[in-house]
Amino acid sequence: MTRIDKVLERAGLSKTEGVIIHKPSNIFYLSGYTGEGLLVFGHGFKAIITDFRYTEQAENQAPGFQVLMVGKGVSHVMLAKKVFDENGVTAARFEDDEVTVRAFRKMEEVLAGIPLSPIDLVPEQVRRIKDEEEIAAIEEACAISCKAFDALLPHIKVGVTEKQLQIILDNLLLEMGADGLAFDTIVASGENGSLPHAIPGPRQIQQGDMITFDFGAKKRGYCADMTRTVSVGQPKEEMRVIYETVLKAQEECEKMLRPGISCKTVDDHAHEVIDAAGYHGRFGHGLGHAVGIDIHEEPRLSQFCEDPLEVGHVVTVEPGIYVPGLGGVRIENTCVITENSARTLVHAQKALLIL
Ligand SMILES: [Mn+2]
Repeated sequence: MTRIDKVLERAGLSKTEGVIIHKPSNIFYLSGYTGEGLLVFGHGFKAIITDFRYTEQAENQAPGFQVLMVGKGVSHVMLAKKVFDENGVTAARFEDDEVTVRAFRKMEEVLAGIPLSPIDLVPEQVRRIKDEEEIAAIEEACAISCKAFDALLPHIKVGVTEKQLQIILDNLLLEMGADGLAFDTIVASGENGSLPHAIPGPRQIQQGDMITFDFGAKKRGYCADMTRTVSVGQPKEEMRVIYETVLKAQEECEKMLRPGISCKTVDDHAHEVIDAAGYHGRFGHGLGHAVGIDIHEEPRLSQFCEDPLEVGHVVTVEPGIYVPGLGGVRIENTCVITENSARTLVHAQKALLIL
């Protein structure tokens, strides 16, 4: 069954219904095409609508898809209407989480006579379960990330700035085979570690600092996500306690991963471990999230998600403790859910590394 077939089935689309996809990650998932444009499909047809810059690319990346090119006075949506008319489509679904109000009004006008209704995140639902090829890409992205991190370690020294470490790590990721970065690398040193999404800045590394690195390679369209916190010299006693608490939460939650367990149950456990150590309120984000083409996908390991984990989900486990004025620790692995448990795709050392 193709991915498009899965969407058609899950959305319960009839023979006379079509779908218009705007979201680049969904277009890539469903067709392999990475350029700009629209994807339209239904039972028995699938077409990419793009412009001159991308037609050749679309033909190469998405064999089997009709490729249509916009031109003077002929817009993307006008071509979508043409495809729909040729295939007897009388109603269409669209991504109501992606299309702007302005674009929606225009679509309604051009598709006159073809009513629009939401696809209700069905492509994202299908994307939750990663196939072997997708897991292999994420695994490779994680392996590249670990290799880059190993190569970064000798550069972590007193006096070097967070920004310099970011530049070195980003370069290493590309040198080790990344196609790009999954997201902007986070380097948070010393007291900056209390900011979960710190922006690397001019702060110089000092003796006794803990430094959190949160980063990931992108490979064949798929993201890696990993975080490690290291210490430059012996850390303050409280930071050592914080580290051991986060490590305990991370390891116990990773061991809980298996098909059927609810996302909330795993998240709850991380909060229990951290609260019990006296850090109630200092772990203010969810435990993790799914990873794939996008760095943040569903399901989330959070108090708001009671969905059960399923075989083929790829999720992060990333507890942290953040104490303003002191610092922070976060440890994160990306894991794939297997038949009976889960397997981490990140193999970098989790025990405290003192450089
Ligand atoms: Mn993450």
